[in-house]
Amino acid sequence: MRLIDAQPRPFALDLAHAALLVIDMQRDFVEPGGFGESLGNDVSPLQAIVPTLAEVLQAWRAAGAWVVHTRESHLPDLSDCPPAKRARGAPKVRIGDPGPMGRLLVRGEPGNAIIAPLAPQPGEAEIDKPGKGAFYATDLQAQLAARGITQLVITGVTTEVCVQSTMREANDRGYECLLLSDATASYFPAFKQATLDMVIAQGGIVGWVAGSQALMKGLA
Ligand code: C5J
Repeated sequence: MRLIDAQPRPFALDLAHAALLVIDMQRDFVEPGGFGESLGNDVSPLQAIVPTLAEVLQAWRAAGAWVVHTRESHLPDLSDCPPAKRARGAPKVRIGDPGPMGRLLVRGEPGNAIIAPLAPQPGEAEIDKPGKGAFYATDLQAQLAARGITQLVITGVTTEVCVQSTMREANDRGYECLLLSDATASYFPAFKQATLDMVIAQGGIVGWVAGSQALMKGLA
């Protein structure tokens, strides 16, 4: 066990039964011209966490532990995209429409790829998910169970949407979740902060929060 300095109390990391979950660090959310920007968002807060997340990934891999990457994406025929999701809001372009990096949020398109500095390595899991939560309509739980994973260190974007949904889904399934505060980001800094606050409120009702330096100290 490695004790990680975290809130609301130290997190006892059991590396043999822990996975690093990197949520949706794909071009569609992080780069200009993608789905995120099409919704009117400034992508710079998401780009700002890339160096930190790359450092965490490197330390995690060096410690010999497993990594799971997710991508929010839909089948090319959009049969897994509920019409209510596609119709939401009033963007200029919608899921499945062509954009500068191919069809928005469609599996296999250039914009759907995980950004190069965080590219998955052989042996790491890649989960394509049609929803916000990474457990919905995926085999994530089966993959975690097959490896005996009981703890998730959670990173990625966006904090209050796919990260928080996944963390809550994981919490309900009995996983111990540690969210890395400087390796997650939102287009809305206030929503990010609110999510961090919610996770650790009431004695850690959804889990733990730590900075990446605290995790890396524990990994060293
Ligand atoms: C959103 C995500 N924000 N990955 N997706 O639509 O958080």
